[in-house]
Amino acid sequence: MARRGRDLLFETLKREGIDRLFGNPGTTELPLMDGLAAHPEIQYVLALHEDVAVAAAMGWAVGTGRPGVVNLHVAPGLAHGLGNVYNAWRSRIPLVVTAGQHDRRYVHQEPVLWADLVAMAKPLTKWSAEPASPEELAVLLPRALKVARTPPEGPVFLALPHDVLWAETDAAPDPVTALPAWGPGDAQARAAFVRALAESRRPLMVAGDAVSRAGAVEALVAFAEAAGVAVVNEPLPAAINFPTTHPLYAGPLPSGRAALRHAVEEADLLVLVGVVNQAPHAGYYGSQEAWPDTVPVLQLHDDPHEVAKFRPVAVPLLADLQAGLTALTAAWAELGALGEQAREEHRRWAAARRARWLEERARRVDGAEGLTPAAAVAALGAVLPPDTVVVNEAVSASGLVQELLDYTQPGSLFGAKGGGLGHSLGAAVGLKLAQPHRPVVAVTGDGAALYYPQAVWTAAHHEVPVVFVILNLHALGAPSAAAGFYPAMDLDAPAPDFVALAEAFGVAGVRVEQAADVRDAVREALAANAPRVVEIRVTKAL
Ligand SMILES: Cc1ncc(C[n+]2csc(CCOP(=O)(O)OP(=O)(O)O)c2C)c(N)n1
Repeated sequence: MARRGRDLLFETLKREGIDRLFGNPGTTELPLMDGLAAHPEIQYVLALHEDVAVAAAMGWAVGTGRPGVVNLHVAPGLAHGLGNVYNAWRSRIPLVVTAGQHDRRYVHQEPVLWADLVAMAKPLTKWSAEPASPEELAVLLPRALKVARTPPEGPVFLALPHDVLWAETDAAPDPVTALPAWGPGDAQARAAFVRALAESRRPLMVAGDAVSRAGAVEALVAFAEAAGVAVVNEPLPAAINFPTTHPLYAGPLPSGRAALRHAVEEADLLVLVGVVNQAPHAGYYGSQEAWPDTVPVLQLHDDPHEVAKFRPVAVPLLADLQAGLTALTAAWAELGALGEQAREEHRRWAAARRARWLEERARRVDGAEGLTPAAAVAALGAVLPPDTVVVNEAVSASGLVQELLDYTQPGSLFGAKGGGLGHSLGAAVGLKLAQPHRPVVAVTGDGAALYYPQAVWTAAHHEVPVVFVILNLHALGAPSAAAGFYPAMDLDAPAPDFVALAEAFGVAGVRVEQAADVRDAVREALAANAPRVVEIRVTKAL
């Protein structure tokens, strides 16, 4: 049988080890759906909303380290999916987002569901294109995968016209070229980097999400140990980029501007490594940027756009994060006595900083009365196995999820950098499909869970045993320090019933109202080997 345009897509996915296609199809995607029968190696994961399909592809991409591929339906389907395409774009998650387009001989009639898809996707993707023939598709597919995978990784978009998918072709898909990028970076810059670090007394290293995405956590640990530096995770993290039980780990960074400045300005040097979000808060607090300009900065990144983005950097170093950190560790060793002396001094300061953080952390739990979000998260911490992947969309409690749980293994925290709600339930499904041997637990606010509760159906339908923990505050949004809770945001009249909601999608749920019951409920849910919803009714006090 002759090869059709759609076969080029399936063959490319197969060759790249991508065995899942996430989506929600319609008429324009029928050539793809029809082709699934001939390509049984590719399994279609059906979502009941396009943003769930994109979220699941995000989770799968992070869990496998390969680009997630998702197929949406013309303009309204793409529009539905753009919320999480945005999150993937800000989180550096490689995706190939596709959407069926009408037959190109029909587009001039502006048919139902039609719009300029390439333009719709353009501002939220690294690259957006539409092939005019299967022969063009054979070239653009490997380009799409190459662009998605090249640091900074991110989503790309391909519109797939019906006629291009259906046309017969002799073209074969080109292989995808992986680029080596920066390697260990410039030797002089590395030498200047370690020298400046050795000359500082209170250096604070900020471990950014690009570290985790690049698989460079171990290399970062080795460099931090060599230099004895205190390490904090970047604010609003999409990942944990340094093991939280390590003696050099000094906690997460807050995202509010004043708190962030306060947390870092006692350092005499900031070492930003793969920091993705340098403007982590949502409000405008005056002209100053989030980071204090009184502390000099060393910056290592694989993305030139992020380096010296807001102000000059004392020593910039462009490098692959793994290779760059490994080379920095070697450069540090060459400092000899200077390095050893500096390490001892750095370590003393790091130990004091960690001790201070651990005290603050303990206070957050001890001060709690009743089933507060802090008590609920602490109870989770007591039962989650160490290899659990925690998906964090707990909104006002997301800082607690970062801070009160221990993360010792790479890939054990997933968040979305963009701040758009509605990613966690779908992402958890994709993560579990990618890593079936790790427990996957989504911890979400009640409001966040209600963006796309139908993600639970995809978990049930595809038998994906995710535990969905809903911290039910009965409110859409965090308390404001000044005003208490905002008006018009209560979710209690009527109160959504998450157990009934789970059951509507074929998933068993349980409601917990006492701190003592949280552990048993989560333990049982983890042991069920089926998707489960655990609704925790928390008090509004944080
Ligand atoms: C797509 C999207 N819509 C709206 C918002 C604005 N927003 C931020 S937090 C929030 C409320 C979240 O409620 P919930 O999950 O219950 O959090 P909690 O009240 O538990 O802190 C809203 C609506 C957003 N960030 N993203």
